[in-house]
Amino acid sequence: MSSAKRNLVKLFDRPKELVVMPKGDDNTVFDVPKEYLPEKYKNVGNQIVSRFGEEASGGKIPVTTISIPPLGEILELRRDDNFSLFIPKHRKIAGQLINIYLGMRSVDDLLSVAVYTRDRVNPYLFNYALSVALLHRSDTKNIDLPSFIRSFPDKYVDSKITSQAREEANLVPTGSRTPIEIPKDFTASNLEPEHVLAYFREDLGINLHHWHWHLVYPFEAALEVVNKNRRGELFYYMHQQIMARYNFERLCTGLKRVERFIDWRKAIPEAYFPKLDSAVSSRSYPARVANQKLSNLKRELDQIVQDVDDLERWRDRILECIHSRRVTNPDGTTTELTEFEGIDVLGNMIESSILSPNRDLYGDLHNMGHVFLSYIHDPDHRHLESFGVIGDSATAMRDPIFYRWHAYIDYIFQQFKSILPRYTSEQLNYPGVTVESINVESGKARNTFNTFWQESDVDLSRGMDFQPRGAVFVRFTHLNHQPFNYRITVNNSGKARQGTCRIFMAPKFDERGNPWLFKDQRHMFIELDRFRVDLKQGQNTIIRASTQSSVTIPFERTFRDLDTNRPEGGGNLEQFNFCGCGWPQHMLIPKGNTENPGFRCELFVMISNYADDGVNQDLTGICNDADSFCGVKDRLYPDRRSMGFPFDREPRQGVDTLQQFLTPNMRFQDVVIKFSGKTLRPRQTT
Ligand code: CUO
Repeated sequence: MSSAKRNLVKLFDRPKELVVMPKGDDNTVFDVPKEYLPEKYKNVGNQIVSRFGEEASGGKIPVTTISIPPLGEILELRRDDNFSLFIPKHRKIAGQLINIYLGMRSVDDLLSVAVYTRDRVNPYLFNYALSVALLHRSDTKNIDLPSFIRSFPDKYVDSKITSQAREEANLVPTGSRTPIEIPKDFTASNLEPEHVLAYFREDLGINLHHWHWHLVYPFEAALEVVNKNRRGELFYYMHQQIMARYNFERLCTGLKRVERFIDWRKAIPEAYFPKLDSAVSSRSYPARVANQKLSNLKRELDQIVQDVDDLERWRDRILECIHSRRVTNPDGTTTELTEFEGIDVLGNMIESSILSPNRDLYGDLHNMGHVFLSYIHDPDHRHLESFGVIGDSATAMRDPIFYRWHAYIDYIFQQFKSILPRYTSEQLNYPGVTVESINVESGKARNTFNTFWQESDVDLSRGMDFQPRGAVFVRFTHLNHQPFNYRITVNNSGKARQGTCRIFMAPKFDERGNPWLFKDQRHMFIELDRFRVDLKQGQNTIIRASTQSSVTIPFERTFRDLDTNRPEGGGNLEQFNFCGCGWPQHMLIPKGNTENPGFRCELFVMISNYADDGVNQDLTGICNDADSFCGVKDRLYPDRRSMGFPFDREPRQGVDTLQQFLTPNMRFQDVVIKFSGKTLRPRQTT
């Protein structure tokens, strides 16, 4: 990576400190042209520049002076405001800033305009827009972004941690510092029944994945940035899987599935108190107390004047469109929602992205749902409060209402799926291929997944703008599982050929302890892996490690710090970024329970015909670590089937159970998830 590119990444360091201050571990200093300094520092410009210049033990980074495009509305979001991708005005100015960065002719010009804007625009907006631009410019695609938690730990950890970290940094020299512990249960007590799910909702890795997913799939920016292959369908599928996983975890802990938020006039009983402070605004994220109701929004500052009625009108129009299977275009013509592409159109319409076929008619349902919920405490801005955690994709998954809202969004998508033709046995089968056995190998007991708590340490000093410098570790406790292998035997009575192995898992019983009807259980299947297999004639044994999952990225990559965890080699570097997107490996397997023999599940394996699945494209050197949820950068989604196949549609006539659904190329195995309740001692990611 060229030094200009490496230097761009340093702009993400300590976002509240001026750009002229030393950056990076090596204390480099940007040689900022005096005319770039913010107005209030211009008259002391010489002193500032020479003072920090002297501290530049790592050398100076030259910054060329160029003529900067007008920033206009972008500056209307104050530096100490919070920034939300869901608020239309914020998305609009983010789109403008992204376009400025994308429009720069060279990396040097980009560095120059980035240096100029860094201390002028809102820090969250700056980080988001520059990240999107770096991901999408052809000359910066090989730049690795630091994990977002490194720049903004305030969005992930209890606000108390920052003051403890400051104290530690002041008193204890680097090397002797001990990690600061984030207690496992800091947002509520067990008096709140929903609190048992905090380990999932507040998991750092899950929230980082969600932030990164929306960074990779922005819904507003230049068309070439937004218009990715099947992005609307992936919006549906990735969030459907989040819901399936959350419901799975709920059943493990004895709670019932999430109730979709269907009546938008009704009080919401589940409260949430996030205990996060925004480092930028120095304000707390507002709490959502119990039994609040949505109100019409009238927030002039954010340019949001919207009624709950509008949400309802959009919903009705979308449902009408689904049931008529026709979209009305802006010119009044209609287009059919087709069997395979219809879901992609709906994803863009419901989310909504700029690819929505008709935003005037179908509105902005999902995004504005986030906004209505995030302003529930101050709908007309009389208390001058900002939005709650659900208004920000970095923090939204912490709040129980996120899941009730997304359960509703998923319900709309499922309305469409339920009117599609059912898969026939012929479409599901792969004649001559029979799955004969499935085993999970992990520890002593067979077909048992073992889960436990794990402590891990992450250095968050890059987001903490105080002296003295040096690593400041925080220690957090998260779910983890013992690594395992699948051992699958498959008989192929025909010639050598290829298949796609699809592995899913669902709870065996519903919340009442009854066996499932297939039509309900199909929503509960979580994808664990999907990969191509070469089948020779006769008996085949497939062995696959849990760490190879097409859903997850390794722990180190979730929390990556670019100076220490940079992958080797040029080809890999280019794609490292996309790899920041992916479900965290430590959350691959749900928690299970401590009972004997454990939480009972069904592990499902299907070998489908690769001739019907495969996408012919070159993936050499490309990071496709987590392609199930994140796709592959600059390539087609690597599976031609509808996402979620074979569980994405209602079953054929006469199928009431999973057993009846099976064709010979499918099988399921009873398995259990056994949670030990023990806590494993730390591992460290520097
Ligand atoms: Cu990811 Cu609602 O889309 O949060």
